[in-house]
Amino acid sequence: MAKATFAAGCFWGVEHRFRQLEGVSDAVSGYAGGTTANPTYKQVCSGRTGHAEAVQVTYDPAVISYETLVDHFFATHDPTQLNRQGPDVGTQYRSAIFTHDEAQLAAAKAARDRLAASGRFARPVVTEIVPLRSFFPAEEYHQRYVEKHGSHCAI
Ligand code: MHO
Repeated sequence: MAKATFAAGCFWGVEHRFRQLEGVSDAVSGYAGGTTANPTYKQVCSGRTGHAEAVQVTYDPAVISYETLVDHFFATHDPTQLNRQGPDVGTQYRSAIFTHDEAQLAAAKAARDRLAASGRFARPVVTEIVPLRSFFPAEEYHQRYVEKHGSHCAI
């Protein structure tokens, strides 16, 4: 099993969409890319911790490739929106890929460059691609939120 970490706006929907994929055994909503340890949702919402709402995916590389996960990531949000996603505004909703090793870093950057060159978007792709430093799982009530409550997310 391998791990991959993505931020694409409100993590409720991101987690839900990754769970649909064959080869993905788990998806955890959490916080990545910030400066404080063990942040709370409220702290992250303030925009002052630097974290993005992120989802850490556990997957079987024999069933689904990292490249396919990255394609799914780009296909299910708008990577041209800077520091927002739909109605959710703030750096905590930025588009980001937090990579776990050099191979992921290279694959994510290549996918972003291909997408940017494809002409699919009129505006620049602003997705941040950086090595993951730490991932903090979010509070329990954020996990499987869409399954429990239905979707309240923009996309
Ligand atoms: N606008 C959404 C964002 C929630 S998501 C966990 C809400 O507050 O319902 O950031």
